[in-house]
Amino acid sequence: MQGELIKIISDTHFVKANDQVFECKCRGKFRNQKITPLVGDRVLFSKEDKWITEILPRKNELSRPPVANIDQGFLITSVKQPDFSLNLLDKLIVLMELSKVKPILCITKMDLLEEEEQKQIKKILAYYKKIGYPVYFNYEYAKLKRLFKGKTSVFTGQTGAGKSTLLNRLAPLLSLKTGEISLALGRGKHTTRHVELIELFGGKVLDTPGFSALDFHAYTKEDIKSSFVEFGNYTCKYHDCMHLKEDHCAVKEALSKGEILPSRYENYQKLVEEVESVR
Ligand SMILES: Nc1nc2c(ncn2[C@@H]2O[C@H](COP(=O)(O)OP(=O)(O)O)[C@@H](O)[C@H]2O)c(=O)[nH]1
Ligand SMILES: [Mg+2]
Ligand SMILES: [Zn+2]
Repeated sequence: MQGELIKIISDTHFVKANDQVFECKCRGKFRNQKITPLVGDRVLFSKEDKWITEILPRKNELSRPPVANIDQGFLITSVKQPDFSLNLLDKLIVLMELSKVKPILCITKMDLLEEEEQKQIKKILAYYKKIGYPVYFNYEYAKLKRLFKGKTSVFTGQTGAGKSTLLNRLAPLLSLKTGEISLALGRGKHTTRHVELIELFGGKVLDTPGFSALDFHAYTKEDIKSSFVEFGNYTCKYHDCMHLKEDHCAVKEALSKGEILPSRYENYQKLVEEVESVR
């Protein structure tokens, strides 16, 4: 039978198939192949003896939290308390692009801004929409709910950005769960927590924030370049142009013409520096 691994507690692998959960064991051969089963894995298992026999190919995998086959990430971004950070936003988008997780921007706390400040933010958000990222506000419940269907989602964003609040409003029945999360993630507590996939609006949501470590050490500057998706719209003189010091760079030209958001370019420079400095 085929199922989905929704939770792992020590040796017990909880596999969901046809609305039933089977507590399965895992064969040692995966260990030899250096494949560790992850929450989110699609697996083949025998219903009779409850052994997992195969892990199906993954679309992607994250290391913190350790999960597989994530389709989309809700990037919860506050415009105040904590302050709007385009640097953090761009870093998270890059990490999602590199992990093949589709970023969905979800903006919170617009109510804390004056009208003029709101306008400024909306201008910036229009740029992100233009380059292909969906943008929603956290009060757009009906629209947000529709995005979950058939997908495996993860929430991410700074502490205090409004992740738990949004999840609780979208799905009041999960409130207990999110309460547990904030307890378990509290400083100084060494709770051995497991990750779990929870059903929500015809899809699945991971009960733990994704991309908790903003760690770029495994990536190259070329990776960073390819993750700034709008740069791909321009053809520079040199095909391997890094859009930094080269001449006849179409990206820098676009920047000077105001086609590229200055903060995007700055964050790109910073990230390239960051990955170069660890090499
Ligand atoms: N004014 C305002 N406060 C919000 C909004 N969303 C969340 N909050 C508040 O921000 C604080 C942090 O929210 P929380 O959901 O715990 O953030 P998390 O750390 O991302 O889970 C709480 O006091 C929430 O009530 C919002 O849209 N507007
Ligand atoms: Mg929280
Ligand atoms: Zn260039």
